[in-house]
Amino acid sequence: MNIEKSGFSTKLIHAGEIEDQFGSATVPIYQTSTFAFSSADEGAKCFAGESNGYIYTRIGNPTIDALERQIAVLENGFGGIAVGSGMAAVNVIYQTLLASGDHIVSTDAVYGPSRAIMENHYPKYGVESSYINTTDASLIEKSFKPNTKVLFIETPANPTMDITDIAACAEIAHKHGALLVVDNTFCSPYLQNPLDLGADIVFHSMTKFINGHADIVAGIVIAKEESVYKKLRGMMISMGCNMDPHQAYMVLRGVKTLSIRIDRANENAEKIASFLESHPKVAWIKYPGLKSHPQYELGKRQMSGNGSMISFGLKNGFEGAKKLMDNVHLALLAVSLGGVETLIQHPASMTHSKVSKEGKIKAGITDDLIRFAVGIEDAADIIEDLRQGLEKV
Ligand code: LCS
Repeated sequence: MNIEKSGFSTKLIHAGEIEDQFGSATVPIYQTSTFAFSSADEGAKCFAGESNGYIYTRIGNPTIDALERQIAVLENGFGGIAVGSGMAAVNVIYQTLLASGDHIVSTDAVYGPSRAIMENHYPKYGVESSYINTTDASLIEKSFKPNTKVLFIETPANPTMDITDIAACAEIAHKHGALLVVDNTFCSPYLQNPLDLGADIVFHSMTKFINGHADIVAGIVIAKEESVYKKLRGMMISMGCNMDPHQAYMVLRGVKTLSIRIDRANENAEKIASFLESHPKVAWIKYPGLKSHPQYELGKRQMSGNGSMISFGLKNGFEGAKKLMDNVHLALLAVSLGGVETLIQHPASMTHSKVSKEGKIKAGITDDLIRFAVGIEDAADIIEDLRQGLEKV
């Protein structure tokens, strides 16, 4: 059967399959660092790229390959490069696409460390950056300079839930000879496919929805074109930030249930968002499924579901946020997202604490912002947990 033409859930179960001599139903863990060549000639051919044989796990490994093929199929890309974490994916992209004298334009509310490393460490390599509100296409256009090589967006953004128009960004980037990179972590390939909307590279922290069980840290970069893929892979091999075969096996196991996990989490999130929206102690809420979201229409156009991430603030601000976080019991007070369990956290003092004060204010990462990552428990129990927590506020 042609797996690329099959439905999304069929791809989840079968796109990562490999054939082995035993007919294994799941991909075995090839827990080996190196592979023996059948002859000296064969070894030389592997290194020359004239044979597909495996050489060394930092370069390639059957278990990791299976995962890379699977996620590349889900994102309709040429190929995937699996790495040890989402931040390794970010750095493989920065290192591959940017050189001294180059400039990058990026969403101001990206995941804190994606921005902090660019602003705090890349200037020493001569790389300039502009962090802007990418929901405003005219601002993107104005921020481009002759040396802008990359437009790097995250949509929906962590933690403001701002939605950026991927197709419009692709048009602007390409007009200026730059590449568009999209962090698709908040949606996963199930809800949004940036490469189909014109992006050149899409990446994920697979720590989140793709693995989905809060037991693995992992990342992946997927390129649309072979030439870009080859450059990214070469950089990953040189940086040595490859994934481990056991880690790949765990993600292959987790991803099989991606669509049913996300359907359930989204269903819960919609109920929780309407509970919060009508709660008298809630000052504001940002959730793509609510008509009050400033980019509601755009979200409906480019995402096939509303996701399970909610940001909100209480009328008594930071004090209220702290009280709520200290008084919920079912939701874990923990960073991360996209797992089966519900999590609550405070971005200004936690995930985005390394972003400068002015950067946070400009990006809308206010002190009152509470980020709620909805899991797949019973919606009634999550709502009851919030209700009793809000009573203490
Ligand atoms: N991109 C996004 C949108 C993320 O949310 C994260 C991690 C990363 C990249 C980096 O991935 P990692 O290296 O952690 O696999 N986000 C986290 C968060 O919001 N809380 O804890 C980690």
